[in-house]
Amino acid sequence: MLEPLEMSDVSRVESPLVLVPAYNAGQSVGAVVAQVRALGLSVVVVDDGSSDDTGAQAEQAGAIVLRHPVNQGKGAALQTGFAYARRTGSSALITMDADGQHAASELASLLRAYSEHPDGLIIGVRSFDPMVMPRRSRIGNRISTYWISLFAKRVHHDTQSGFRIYPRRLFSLPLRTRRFDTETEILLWAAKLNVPLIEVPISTIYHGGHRSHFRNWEDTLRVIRLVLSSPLWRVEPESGAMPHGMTEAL
Ligand SMILES: Nc1nc2c(ncn2[C@@H]2O[C@H](COP(=O)(O)OP(=O)(O)OP(=O)(O)O)[C@@H](O)[C@H]2O)c(=O)[nH]1
Ligand SMILES: [Mg+2]
Repeated sequence: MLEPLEMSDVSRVESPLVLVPAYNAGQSVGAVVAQVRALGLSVVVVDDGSSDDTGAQAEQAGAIVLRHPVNQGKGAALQTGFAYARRTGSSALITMDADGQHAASELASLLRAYSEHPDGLIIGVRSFDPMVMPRRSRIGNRISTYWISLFAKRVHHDTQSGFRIYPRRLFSLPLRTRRFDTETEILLWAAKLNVPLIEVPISTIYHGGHRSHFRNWEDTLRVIRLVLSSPLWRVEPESGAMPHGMTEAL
């Protein structure tokens, strides 16, 4: 049984919203939402054109559900949630996956880091231990973490983790991506904008019968194209801090 979060853990955090992008996650999303709700946090699930009962399961477990009529990708779903969080005035946003790979019980560690670094990007970092992470995921994660660190010019230990806390500045960026590349785009912008990076260890969870929506070639090529183009992205010179179009997106 999960206990409500200790308020001392989150003293400077005003009820952050939890955003869960979900696609055909009817089997797992209800439990994810219920566990987060049990901690006293609000949850928004973006049902991204699922053909199963993802939306109904999420709603039944106590989430606010936003729906895309057709599947648009994890990044597009995140951006629908980002727009919702901006409209409702959130100063920070927690993201979690819908497939049960992120433990709600570990939210307290991320929130503790956030209360110490409210302007930082907080990332839950998994271990790439062969005992817990399947080979295919391990290789992909190692390669992407190496290259993205190189282009971000700072050391990341897990660039593909979707268990994060974004400060408002990072969910107000005008982004160019819509799929699994969006989380990488945000890391690269965060580095350019000198947003502090705070990594917090989390468990590596792979369930039996695990099914990934990540399409090896297509999604990998998208990330490579994005990373290679990133040195050309410019931070707005006069503000010294914002990329083009950022103010329009606020
Ligand atoms: N909204 C939306 N969410 C998606 C889409 N594809 C995946 N997701 C969600 O994104 C999260 C991560 O997707 P996964 O397919 O598990 O990918 P992953 O966790 O990076 O890869 P694994 O390590 O293999 O699990 C899950 O919560 C999915 O429901 C999509 O097209 N739209
Ligand atoms: Mg997953």
